[in-house]
Amino acid sequence: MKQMSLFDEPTIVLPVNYYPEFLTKQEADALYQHCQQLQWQQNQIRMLGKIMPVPRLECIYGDEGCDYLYSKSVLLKPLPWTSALAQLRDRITAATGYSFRIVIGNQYRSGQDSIGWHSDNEPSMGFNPAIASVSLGSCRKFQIKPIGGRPTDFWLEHGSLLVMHPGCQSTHLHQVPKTNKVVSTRINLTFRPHVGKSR
Ligand SMILES: O=C(O)CCC(=O)C(=O)O
Repeated sequence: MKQMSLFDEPTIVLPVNYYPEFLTKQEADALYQHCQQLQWQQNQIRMLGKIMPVPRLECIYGDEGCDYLYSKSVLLKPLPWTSALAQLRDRITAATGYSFRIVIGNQYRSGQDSIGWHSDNEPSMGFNPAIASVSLGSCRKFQIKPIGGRPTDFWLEHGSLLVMHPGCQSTHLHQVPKTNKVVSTRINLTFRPHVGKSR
């Protein structure tokens, strides 16, 4: 019988980086408070010919004219950057070298709020966008998988940063699945590029 070796397990290389303590606890708490004051909306999405509520609240802030359409049915129109969001954007740019023109917020009110398998490949972000995602509040499972492959799980902690590098949206899908565990609110901020009107 063939001897098993540690190296028989495939090495998983993902086009993402995860920084669990990007923000200090104090910074993350203050940002969470700020985010609770943002203009959250319950949007409607068209899926399989039906109109239904998006299973989370959303908001968008960013440069003027950088409208964002996803799933051919949800149009988000950015409000002007708040100073806290602009500061966070600049800090992520300094840490990663990537530039961003919008931030989309997702608010998961309970374990029943979620986002299904998808990639963020909307043409308004241009070719091979880099996306940076900050998590606040309750910890939720984030899964990522190569298209047709097996998922890898991350637990996105309060104050963490997950960076999806250019190319990730063409080769991988990601999701935040529903959970029956009792979880309180989680807020996620995804900083994205945009090819819209320049400043
Ligand atoms: O909440 C998250 O961590 C993921 C959000 C997401 O996938 C998206 O906004 O496209």
